[in-house]
Amino acid sequence: MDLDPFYPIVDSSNWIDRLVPLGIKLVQLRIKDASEETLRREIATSQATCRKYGCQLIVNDHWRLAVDLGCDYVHLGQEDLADADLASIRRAGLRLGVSTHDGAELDAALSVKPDYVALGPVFPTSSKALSWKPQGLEKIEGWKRKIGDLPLVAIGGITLERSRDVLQSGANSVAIISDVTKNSTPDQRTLDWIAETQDWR
Ligand code: TZP
Ligand code: MG
Repeated sequence: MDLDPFYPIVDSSNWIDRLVPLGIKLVQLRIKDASEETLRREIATSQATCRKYGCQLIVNDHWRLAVDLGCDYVHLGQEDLADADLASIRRAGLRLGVSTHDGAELDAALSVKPDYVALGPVFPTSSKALSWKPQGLEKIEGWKRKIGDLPLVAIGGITLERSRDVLQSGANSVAIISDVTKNSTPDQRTLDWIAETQDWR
């Protein structure tokens, strides 16, 4: 299955309940600090909403809960890969996206046969502390040449205004946090994103 070109990342089921009914077809739930009980509730609520609206939910980090709750897609960073039981993730039928920031990380990601790789940060971002310099659009082109048909997600500092350049450079999907959730009108911004990425859908 192809990834939708618009890939918002949010930190609560409230955001999912608010934005998914607007027409989003791909969303990541990325909750960094919460109790197991809260996480379980947040994932289950998000899953119910996404099922109702035909949106692909991708759960960041919490692969055990994702397996347990019958989710079908997880996203893991490089540091998560070492601890994750990839065999049980695969046995449960989950697909897997992996973050990468340089060539060594791309090789490590490819070795686990992911369903997509994410490359970032494309531009400066204040949503995550990272030691990598912005990769720029040229890196997207090179990365896409290297991975061929495997879907490439671009992330980091991407705005609606920059989305066309990013997609034209070879990214299959654009992942964003602040451009929607920190926008003064997140609902309208979401609708604008859906319209702006329509040519890639
Ligand atoms: N990984 C690389 S950059 C980033 C993550 C999670 C943050 C992206 O957020 P924003 O606000 O779209 O720059
Ligand atoms: Mg992680």
